[in-house]
Amino acid sequence: MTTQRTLVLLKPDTVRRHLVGEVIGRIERKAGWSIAAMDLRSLDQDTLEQHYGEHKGKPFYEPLVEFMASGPVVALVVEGERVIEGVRALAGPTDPIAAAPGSIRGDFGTIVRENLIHASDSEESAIRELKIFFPGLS
Ligand code: YYY
Ligand code: MG
Repeated sequence: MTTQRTLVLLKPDTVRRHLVGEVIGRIERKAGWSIAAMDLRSLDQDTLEQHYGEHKGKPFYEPLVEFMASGPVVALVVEGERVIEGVRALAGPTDPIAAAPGSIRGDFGTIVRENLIHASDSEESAIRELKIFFPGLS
């Protein structure tokens, strides 16, 4: 068993399009995975800068941050067997048009920026991102 925790954000497009239940349902149905924490929140500039710091300076950074601050997100901690790799696989690749049907991005997205979901991409990212979004988590 490789039990892990990962940070998931359901982006403002998911909340606006009323797809929160649909996306959480897909995560919840994976055997043995659970939601360890969850809330609806608006992200401030400081949080977004910390979270997306690796992309600062790239052409898509400013519009990305603006989009992520355009409405509330649902932040979740998901826990379970190989959940870091697993949620990335459920989400599909960054570009929703390239993402296979059956994946969250592939089923619901068309625009790279509005690709519904963020999920930590490695153990190191998960630790870093969980500290930003859920600092009180034991
Ligand atoms: O980890 P992931 O979300 O799949 O992609 P990243 O390469 O980390 O980029 C973060 C975020 O930035 C992506 O989900 C959408 C947005 N973005 C963009 O708007 N345009 C790009 N060319 C690349 C990424
Ligand atoms: Mg990423």
